[in-house]
Amino acid sequence: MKLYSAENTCSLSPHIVLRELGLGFDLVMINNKTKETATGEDFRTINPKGYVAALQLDDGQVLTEGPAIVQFLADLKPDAGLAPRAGSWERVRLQEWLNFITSEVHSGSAPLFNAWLPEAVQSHFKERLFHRFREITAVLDTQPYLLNGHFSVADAYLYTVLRWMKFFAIDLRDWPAIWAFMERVEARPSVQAALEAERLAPKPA
Ligand SMILES: N[C@@H](CCC(=O)N[C@@H](CS)C(=O)NCC(=O)O)C(=O)O
Repeated sequence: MKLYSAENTCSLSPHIVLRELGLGFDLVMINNKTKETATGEDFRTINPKGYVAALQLDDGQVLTEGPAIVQFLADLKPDAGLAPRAGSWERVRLQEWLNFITSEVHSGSAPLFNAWLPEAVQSHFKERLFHRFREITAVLDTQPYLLNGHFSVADAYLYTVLRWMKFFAIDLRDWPAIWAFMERVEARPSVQAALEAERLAPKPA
């Protein structure tokens, strides 16, 4: 398998999951501006959507969309417990989280990468995010991970998108349960290894 990834993006989430599962894979870093891979390939020939993450299987098929990729990977090794069994009620709860993270936190924070956004518009998006943080806090106040006591693919994804907050001058220490979650996830060997492989700074703030 090949994972196409770019620095400081959502592709860190499947990258962490691949390492959690101990699956063999090649990491192909791309320049998300030029869409060139490290070996000079045009990434758009792999994923015409032009965005990471993309997972190329050994038979050549390419899977895109982070929430689909991490579920596919988790199901390759169900005993690792990164996703509840497909078809179970708990699996639907996982999908509920993945959808929340992708639409509310990932897409909800994406506009803030545009530095030219007027202050009032930035505040609007930040307020929406803070509302989502309150919902996340309500859960993480009582349990260490989103689903229950176990780390799942949803935690890898949430950690990945919350790392971006430092770019928007949002200090996660203002949400102690979220901050503790970030430290808990970041301490995992899989996360440390993924950060090192992508040459990313280790601290979320
Ligand atoms: N719907 C996609 C969105 C992926 C996405 O937003 N990728 C960003 C990085 S986090 C990207 O590569 N953007 C570059 C571009 O759109 O050109 C998913 O959930 O996987």
